[in-house]
Amino acid sequence: MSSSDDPRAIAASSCGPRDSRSGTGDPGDAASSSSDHGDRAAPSAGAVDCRIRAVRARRVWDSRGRPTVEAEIELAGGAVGRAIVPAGASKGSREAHELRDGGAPFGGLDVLQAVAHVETEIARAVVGLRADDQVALDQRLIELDGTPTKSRLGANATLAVSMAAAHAAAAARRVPLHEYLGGAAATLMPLPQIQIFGGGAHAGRRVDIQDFMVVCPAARTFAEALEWTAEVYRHAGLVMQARGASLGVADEGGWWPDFVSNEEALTTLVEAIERAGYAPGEQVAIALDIAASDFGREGRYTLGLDAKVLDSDGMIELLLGWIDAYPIVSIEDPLGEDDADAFVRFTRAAGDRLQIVGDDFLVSDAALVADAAALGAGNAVLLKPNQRGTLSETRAAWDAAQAHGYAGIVSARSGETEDTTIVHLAVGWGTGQLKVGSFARGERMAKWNEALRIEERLGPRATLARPLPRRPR
Ligand code: 2PG
Ligand code: MG
Repeated sequence: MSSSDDPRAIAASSCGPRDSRSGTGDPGDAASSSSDHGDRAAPSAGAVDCRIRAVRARRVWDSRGRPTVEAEIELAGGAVGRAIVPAGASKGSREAHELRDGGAPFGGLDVLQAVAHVETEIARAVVGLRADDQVALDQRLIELDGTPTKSRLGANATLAVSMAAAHAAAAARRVPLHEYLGGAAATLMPLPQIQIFGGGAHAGRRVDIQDFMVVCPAARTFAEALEWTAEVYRHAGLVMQARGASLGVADEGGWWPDFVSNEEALTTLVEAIERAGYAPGEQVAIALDIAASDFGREGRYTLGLDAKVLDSDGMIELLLGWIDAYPIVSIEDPLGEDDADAFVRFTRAAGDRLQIVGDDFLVSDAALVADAAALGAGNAVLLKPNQRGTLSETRAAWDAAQAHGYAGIVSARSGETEDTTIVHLAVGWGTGQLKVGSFARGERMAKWNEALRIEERLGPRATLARPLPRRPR
């Protein structure tokens, strides 16, 4: 008899509500959360068996029309969780391995092997495990893969299962994922970083800098931050249209950048903030993702649009000049992932008045966060679950960040879907910040809209995080 057939195991693994004070107990809670993507209804009230009964996977398509992995987990008690893995375009070299099939179809990007791994090897290994013991489940996935980067099974295969299990456990407890992860006390809404102009690898390298974003440090609620951003986004579009430079949108929904220099994107962004009626820096400030690894190696940075090649100190000087001239409160990957010394110098020069975020530099890795903290490189980490391949490892990076006084920003990838897991991570883990791309395209709006539902559900308990340092006036 396998353990999954043993009735004693069923009694021992019942997974009723963790906290009877949390949630309303209304089945609508589960139905309105992304834990209940499935066609199947959430189980009826009472203790629910949280052991994994079945694992399915399929190839679905992302926002760039590329294949990606969806996994679905069914628990013995009947609850179902489903999750889809995103994909990056500008990636850190130390990210976990995304398994692609190669060959001719879809430019080599098919994921049928990863899907097959979920349905065979991974399914055999996790059926019978408890979906609500995330750490044990993720450890099983890590050991099963057996490589340092998940190159055998694919981090896209392991993450789909890791996230689907969390959704299934939340559905079994009849609470939304954010509450399953953080309990009733998780009421901090993240301050959103929202892209207005795309660039870099997401816009045919039309400008070198990747993300020109806004944050709304003076907004009182998440809903208000979205309202302000909507106006800035709209006015940025009008400015571009008036200049005859309206050429559609880039991969994450930001306006396609038609500028004569990288800096012109900054002046245009300030113009859009002002035209929208907000005080730049006070109400609406600027956040950048330089994604410097995409145009810099070994301390040589080639800014194609500006026809400049800078060394590390030249790059630092350029950024310090921008920080003085524009209301910038956060800069991600200001220097290349291989340029840690320059990262340290930049942090010394600007870290007391600016959030300095490691993305390609830290790849959501707890050990790299600890190393960076020891060096004094950066003061924040981007958290992208598919950079690691399990939720537990991503969470470990956030734990490391908190232990070292770093901020954390849960982030989407440039290739996304309707999956809203990251929004629940940001609220459930209380990271205080969320980056999803722009204010257009369904795969982005699905996440902003999910955050609105969460804020509404939290009601007066919700508070909007304001973790960014205020710039001295
Ligand atoms: C980033 C992300 C999102 P990608 O660099 O932060 O903007 O891009 O998913 O392509 O790595
Ligand atoms: Mg980045």
